[in-house]
Amino acid sequence: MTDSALPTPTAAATPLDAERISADFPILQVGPNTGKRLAFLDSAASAMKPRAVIDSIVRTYESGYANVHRGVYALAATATDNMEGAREKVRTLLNASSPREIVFTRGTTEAINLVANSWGRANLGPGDIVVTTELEHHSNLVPWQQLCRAVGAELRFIPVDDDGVLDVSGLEALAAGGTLKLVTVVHASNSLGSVTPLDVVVPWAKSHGALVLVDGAQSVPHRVVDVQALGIDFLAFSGHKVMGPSGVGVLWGREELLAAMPPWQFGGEMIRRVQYDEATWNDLPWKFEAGTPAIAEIIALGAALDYVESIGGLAAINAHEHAMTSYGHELLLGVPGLRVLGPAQGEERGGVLSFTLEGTHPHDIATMLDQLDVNVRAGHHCTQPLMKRLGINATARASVYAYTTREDLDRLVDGLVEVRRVFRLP
Ligand code: C6P
Repeated sequence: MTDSALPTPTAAATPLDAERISADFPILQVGPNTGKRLAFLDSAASAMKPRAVIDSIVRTYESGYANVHRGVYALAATATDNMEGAREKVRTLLNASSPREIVFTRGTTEAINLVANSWGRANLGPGDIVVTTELEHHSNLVPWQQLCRAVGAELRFIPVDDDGVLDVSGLEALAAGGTLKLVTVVHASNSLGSVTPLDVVVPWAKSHGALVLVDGAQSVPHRVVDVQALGIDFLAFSGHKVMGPSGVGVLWGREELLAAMPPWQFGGEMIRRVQYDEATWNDLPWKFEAGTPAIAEIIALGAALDYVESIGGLAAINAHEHAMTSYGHELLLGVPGLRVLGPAQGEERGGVLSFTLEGTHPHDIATMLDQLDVNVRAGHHCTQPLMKRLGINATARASVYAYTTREDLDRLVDGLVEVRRVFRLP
């Protein structure tokens, strides 16, 4: 059975009907503590899965599973076709030129490590400069920090202001005194929602002949990302944040770059011919996919992308998130002692509202909200240097997605009023 022949999920609703969409998510129906619907406001960490994705996984294991690219029997051909079909769906999503540019990884983290270990080790050395931002998730910081140390290149940072918004006024100075080879930036910050102005950063990088890598973990699930229109060279994202399963992600790279890059992991799948003393490599993209891939998960990522389309597509999701984030921002500003970090109200932000509440620790906030079946994340969000730059240790973070309703955000604010009452805050 091919995966495209499967039952269709919720019919499109424009503008996006979050109430109706949320009915497609079994886990949202009943919270574990109150029996009420779960107000899940932690999709930036990982999105919940619609029935269509869960069904895809079950279907693969029940009727379409075998190892891929190896077997001559029918099930192996079905699994291979479905997996390669998912690659084509990702190609369409990103408007990439060819499926050869779509490499499946375990997630954003592995995709960035692939570029660092393959392209980076082959192309960076003393006198070279890598520019990133002060916003980065550890996944787009530590690989470059460690690589630059190892090869003698220099890592420099586009600064943020005290609100955590990027200041791109001094870009030129970041390229001085060396050769700018790579600009590697988060598209939308997971901690603050700040959005990188790629329309400024990409032309600047290109004016120096540098490559651009975009960490799309928090953008690809939430907005249209067209790699050709952006003029970038590499893009990483995670399937689990776009309602697909965990354990699968994507590196997109321009074909000529990927073709010139050495493999970074060795084993089955990625070889063409092996002798005891040497080996040659498979074609793209399999050159970068050593070992048995996450077959059912990749196929289900394709189902997740179908689902995104079926509910109206990324533009509709983005418009809905914008409305929800503005609504939530407004509500939060009405809570005494609460500070929302990141871009000011009305400015562009991803679907993330990060905040502190004077007199409480973010972990206490998240724990108390959980009792009310309102889920938010608390901590440094894998951005410790950014937290330090802003002079804080942690925030509480509410993040929205296609299934977020106004009621979820009302419950968040009601919960915060309850936190203030319990902590006897003035
Ligand atoms: N951010 C969050 O709660 P992985 O773990 O490889 O799927 O994604 C890593 C990653 C990279 N970049 C950005 C901007 C991210 O937001 C994330 C994951 C989660 O914010 C978990 S820390």
